[in-house]
Amino acid sequence: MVGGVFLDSDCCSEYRDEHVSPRLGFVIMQVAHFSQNTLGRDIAVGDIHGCFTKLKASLKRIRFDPCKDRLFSVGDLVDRGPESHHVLQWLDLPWFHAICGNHEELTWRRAIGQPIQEVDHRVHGGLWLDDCTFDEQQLIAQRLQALPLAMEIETPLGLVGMVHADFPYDDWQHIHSDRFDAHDRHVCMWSRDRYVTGYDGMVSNIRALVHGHQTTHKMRQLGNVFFIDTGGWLDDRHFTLLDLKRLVVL
Ligand SMILES: [Mn+2]
Repeated sequence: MVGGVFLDSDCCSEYRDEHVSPRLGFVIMQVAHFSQNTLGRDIAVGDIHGCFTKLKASLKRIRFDPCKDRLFSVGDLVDRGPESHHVLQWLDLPWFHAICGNHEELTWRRAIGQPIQEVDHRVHGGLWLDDCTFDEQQLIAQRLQALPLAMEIETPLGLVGMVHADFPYDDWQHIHSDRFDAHDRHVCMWSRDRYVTGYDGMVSNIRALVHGHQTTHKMRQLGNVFFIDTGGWLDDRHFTLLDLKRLVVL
């Protein structure tokens, strides 16, 4: 259960407006857009990997206020950690917003009987799915499949973008183009190229771009691209919480 103060948040406003794109034969949102939060803070967190209790402790440390603040996840909510099955409760929280990571794709694909051939979900922390009933698996698949590929959040100093792993262009506007194709989406969820090559060119038309996926000891910045997965899902590491207005770690 995700209990306590975090569920008592009916006073939150919903800012979401949707950009809807056709994808894979059905309508799904590619980019979720969020207006400025005029009440409180907007905070990004790296890969959670089923460690929701530990995340709650991190939020408590920064005095996260669910009535005013919003939390944005770079994806990889599930697999590896002990509480992946809490994912639907978290996705129902009005102050919590997430994009699709590669572990969401691994999960929903296997849940609908179309597993990704190249990567065995079970050996990448996905055994928890087998403990869910068929109906639960279908619901999880539905919700994870519907997660947007990207989010963009308005801040007083400009737009901040979030994509799970990587971004294949030097201009953010490409994500709104009709030519942004299946290969581009694959790069967004799976690639490590920018991090591994250390490429520090700026991504234009966005103030900052935030990724997870690549686990680092400390948050790393390349140009205006921030890698914030500091392995909070590992026993001896911590979650990095990035203030999106100031672009500083809390
Ligand atoms: Mn990942």
